[in-house]
Amino acid sequence: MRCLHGSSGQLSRRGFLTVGGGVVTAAALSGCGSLLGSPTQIGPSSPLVDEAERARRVAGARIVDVTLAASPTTIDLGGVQAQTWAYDGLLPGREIRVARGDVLRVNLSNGLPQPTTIHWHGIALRNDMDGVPDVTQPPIGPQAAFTYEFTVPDSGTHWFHPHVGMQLDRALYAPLIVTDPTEAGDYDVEAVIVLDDWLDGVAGDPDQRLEQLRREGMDMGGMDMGGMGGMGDPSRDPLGPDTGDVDFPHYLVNGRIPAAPITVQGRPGQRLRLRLINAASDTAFRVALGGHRLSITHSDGFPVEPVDGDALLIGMGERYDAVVTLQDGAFPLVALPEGKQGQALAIVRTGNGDAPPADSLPAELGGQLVMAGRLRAVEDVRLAPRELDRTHVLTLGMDMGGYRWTINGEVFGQHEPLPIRRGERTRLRFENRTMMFHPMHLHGHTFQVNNGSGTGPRKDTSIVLPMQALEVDVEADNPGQWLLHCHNVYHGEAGMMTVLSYVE
Ligand SMILES: [Cu+2]
Repeated sequence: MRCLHGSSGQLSRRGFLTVGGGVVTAAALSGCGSLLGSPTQIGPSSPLVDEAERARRVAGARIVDVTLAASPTTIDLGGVQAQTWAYDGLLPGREIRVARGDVLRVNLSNGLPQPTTIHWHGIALRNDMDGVPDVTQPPIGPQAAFTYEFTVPDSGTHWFHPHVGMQLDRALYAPLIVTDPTEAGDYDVEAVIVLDDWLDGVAGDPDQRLEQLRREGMDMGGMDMGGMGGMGDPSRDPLGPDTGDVDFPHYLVNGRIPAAPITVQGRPGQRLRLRLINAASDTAFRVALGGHRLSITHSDGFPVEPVDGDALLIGMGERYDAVVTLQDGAFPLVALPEGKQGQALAIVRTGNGDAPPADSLPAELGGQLVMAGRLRAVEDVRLAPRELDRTHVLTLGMDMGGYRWTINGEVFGQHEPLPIRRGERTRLRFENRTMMFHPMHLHGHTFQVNNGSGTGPRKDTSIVLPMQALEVDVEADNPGQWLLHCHNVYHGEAGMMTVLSYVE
């Protein structure tokens, strides 16, 4: 590949190109930046990114145009007013719904006092539209605008949010639902359920909270159970005893506190598909619908062999679809924050009768719990068996004495990018050396969790339990520079991010 801007590019330990000591932004990353004899990064503006997009593009594809305006606003959480930042003044933002193969074109205008971007979480899209500042695009400045345009190749329950600072912990998120016109879809009605933990504009803001964690250091952050508390009781504490760094005053379903919940309407006997999205920053939820069992059908948008259970565990950034056969009455859909006080609530109603109270705790929450480890991908979406070409080990750690979360001993910015070549089957092995769980998210790909028999669920975000390892396998079919990080936003912003870097 020809380097279009001279030979001064150097791949630094920061993972950016440095020219004369300065850091250049993504626009300059195009296919350039080699040290003599070392591989060249395939940057976001490489022709290979265009080529991958052309291969995804369906002839005569429909173009879906959307406009979004991010700005400061006041949101009513149901009697609690929160000063926050939102898309078009809504929480969650307006759902985007497209069909597999559509081209999504979104014009974002930034009315925020900070630069912003949008990351399309779960979509295997072209690298230059992935929304990671200084990795795939320059950040969009205040009062500026940017148009994202990309083919949406896979159906499923996805979502979008900024990838700048702590912005995701405000109201800046919305569902992105991708339908499959050929899907059989054994259900009658559908509800998109977005879970969140909330403090913005009620108890300070997320930037202040992160600063507080940094001041307090790990003593108050990740280490409160470290070394002494042990691993707890796995049946009661499936994520270990230390599940979060932040206590939130409110937990929300679709932007509402339990005192003023949304209602999902159906009729007795109908099959209701729940599309569950955990948009929280620091909270995993245990979800159950009183009087019903859940049949889990999809993990992060991809179909699994249905598994029934009473409750579901969902980490930050994860999505699950579940189908229930509706009973007659009014039922609480409850999301309990794991290891924290409080709860989130929606009502599912098929008949008359009083709504369940705000503090409903259906017995199903203590019943059979489904976690990702029990799920198997349906045959169609399993990765074809083949030899591994490469394995990357990612050690998840923390620094004592400061609020610093690390991958392979480094915080983001000091990280060594993890090289990968097109066509390689690559295994990512996460080794968690901390006492907290980390929901690790890979951009631009859907991996398969290695369960030892080639049948693990397809996902893009997987929980790595405290002091345990998890392996996921990736087909390297989408050239570019892809963020790989913890979806605890506080951990990610405190360093737990790296880059899976296509080279040639
Ligand atoms: Cu984490």
